[in-house]
Amino acid sequence: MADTVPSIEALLQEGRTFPPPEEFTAQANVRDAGVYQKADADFEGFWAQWAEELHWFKRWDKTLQWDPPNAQWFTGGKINVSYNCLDRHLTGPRRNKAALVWEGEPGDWKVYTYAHLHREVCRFANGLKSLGVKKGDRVTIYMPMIPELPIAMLACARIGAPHSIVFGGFSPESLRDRINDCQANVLITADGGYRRGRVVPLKQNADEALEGTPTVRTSIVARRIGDDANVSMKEGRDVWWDDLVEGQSTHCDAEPMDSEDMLFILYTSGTTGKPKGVVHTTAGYLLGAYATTKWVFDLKEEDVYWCTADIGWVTGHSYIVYGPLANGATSVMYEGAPDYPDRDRFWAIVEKYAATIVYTAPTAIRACMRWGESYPAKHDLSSIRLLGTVGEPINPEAWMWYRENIGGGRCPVVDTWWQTETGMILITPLPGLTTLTPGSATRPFPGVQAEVVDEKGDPVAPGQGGYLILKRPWPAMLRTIYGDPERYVEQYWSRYPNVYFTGDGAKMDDKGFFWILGRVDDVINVAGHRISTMEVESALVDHRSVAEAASIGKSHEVKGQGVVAFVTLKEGVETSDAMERELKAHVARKIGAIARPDDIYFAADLPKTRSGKIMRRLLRDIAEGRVLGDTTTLADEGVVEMLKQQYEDDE
Ligand code: 7RM
Repeated sequence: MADTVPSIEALLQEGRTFPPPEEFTAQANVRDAGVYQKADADFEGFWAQWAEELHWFKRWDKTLQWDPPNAQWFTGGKINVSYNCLDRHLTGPRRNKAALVWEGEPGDWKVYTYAHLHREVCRFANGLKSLGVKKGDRVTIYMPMIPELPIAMLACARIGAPHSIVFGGFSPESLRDRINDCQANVLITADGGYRRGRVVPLKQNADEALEGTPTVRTSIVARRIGDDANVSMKEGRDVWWDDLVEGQSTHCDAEPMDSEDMLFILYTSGTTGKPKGVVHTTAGYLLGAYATTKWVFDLKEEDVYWCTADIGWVTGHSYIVYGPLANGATSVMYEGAPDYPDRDRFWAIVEKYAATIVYTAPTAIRACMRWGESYPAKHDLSSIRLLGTVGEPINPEAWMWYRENIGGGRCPVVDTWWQTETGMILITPLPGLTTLTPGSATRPFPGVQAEVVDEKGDPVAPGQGGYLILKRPWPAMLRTIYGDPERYVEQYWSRYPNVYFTGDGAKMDDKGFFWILGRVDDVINVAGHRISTMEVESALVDHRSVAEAASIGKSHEVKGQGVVAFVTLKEGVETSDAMERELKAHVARKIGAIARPDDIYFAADLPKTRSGKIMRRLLRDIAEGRVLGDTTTLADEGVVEMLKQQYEDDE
């Protein structure tokens, strides 16, 4: 475990540095180190210059209207995201260039050129219109990683209907809550998807969710599995994707949207049990995704770019779909798991398509590391020229392994820090400029101002831990929480005046490089995915045998963190292995498999303050086997000693 989560002291002593290879810098999209100063001196001008690279139906009047915490970017402008991702590329040589390269889990594949993708998006957009979907209507999408997913997104963007994508691994109940929160009229799903050779029953899940969603009139079902899926279509509600697009025109005008019109909602876990609907708007989000893709990944016309994320998370939104397509790039998407049919699947895909850029998560790298070098060694990975990581802190060992075994020791590795809320990468190397150090996300992107501060909001000295904050608005910043503007203010803008609170801890070293330490709130980061302790706890107490529950994140060698729960059963219920299994399954059923606890400990009592608050900090200490922190506010000190004893006995 010690080598998975190195202490920050050890990290800051990390001495290995990797300057950008000369040949890389010579060709890089950004070579001028002066960009940082220039952007800093006039950050609005910096972003306005980027905006010139997009297509506008009408140019903007004002770059930024900043009334903290409300930002409006490029007001007065008229723009469409789908137009920027498709139509713009149709007039030149990109017309017949591969836009999307799709690899299905069973090995089937499809390539969509820009022209072909444009036609399919138009047909589906017309299909949505025929169902009465209008500008501003929310559309929920619950799909596997198949081409119909980006097609649906781009069609929504085309007609101005904000999408809300729910990751296909979420439970029917999670889907239902997210549909109801944004009052969607339409759900787009599929008859299933493939995961490790099995069919994921998305349509059955959707049917279950739709039992409690009064606003949904229509559900569109893409065919992925066919007869084996055994789905039942509900008369008057369900329509097959193919039937909907049949006979639709391949022309559909892109709706000129106001810069600040909503582009999408994406739910993410926060401190409370209820997920937050993060709202992103049109121009700023597109610009942020576009600019960072171009500079951070050094994206060029000839690149074959592959981000391994699922589009159900923000990484897939920004860096599989919107960023790469706005750049006219070739973006690879893969439906399945890294270890199916074998542990070399990722590297087989790299070889098959000659991918030049690979962007993945530390958890995937650590899993590959465990499986051993022989799997990547089986494949020709010489096409790769740049590697990226995202989602959680990367330990230097994993960084080095990635660099050596995937990048052949020759490719820059960009460790990119950002959030669902930030929409775009904010702390990252620029691969032609930055001297890399394993484990550090290095510097804020030009124009971005980050700082590490103490409780009072004062900057801490280099090497000291503190809270990571952002001092200036950036174009792809979330604009609000859907339906809950107070929560937006409270969550992000209340700790310090006019400063964005990230919820992450960090340190800055004496070079000004940032080292992200992880969440400081009740959010657990499991394999790069956010789960709130409260969500897990509500799922547990929903079980008839549970009286009380507390959950925490515990370091995990591969996943970064795993969920661990402490549970008090109701009077008369016996603890047993069967009960432990049942409770784990219950959480997975209620939320989704990602939230399934690795371990559940039964306790007669939980450590609480005198005002009755569960002290998760002490539970974390117990689970990590650390010396217990301050226990003076505990109502009953005996509880902790007992738990600790019990925990050590169980281990
Ligand atoms: C893109 C994404 C956000 C949280 C964030 C951090 C953690 C993300 C890094 C990282 C260390 C990184 N969106 N995080 N990237 N920690 N180094 N490069 O992951 O909304 O799902 O999660 O993820 O804690 O606050 S997210």
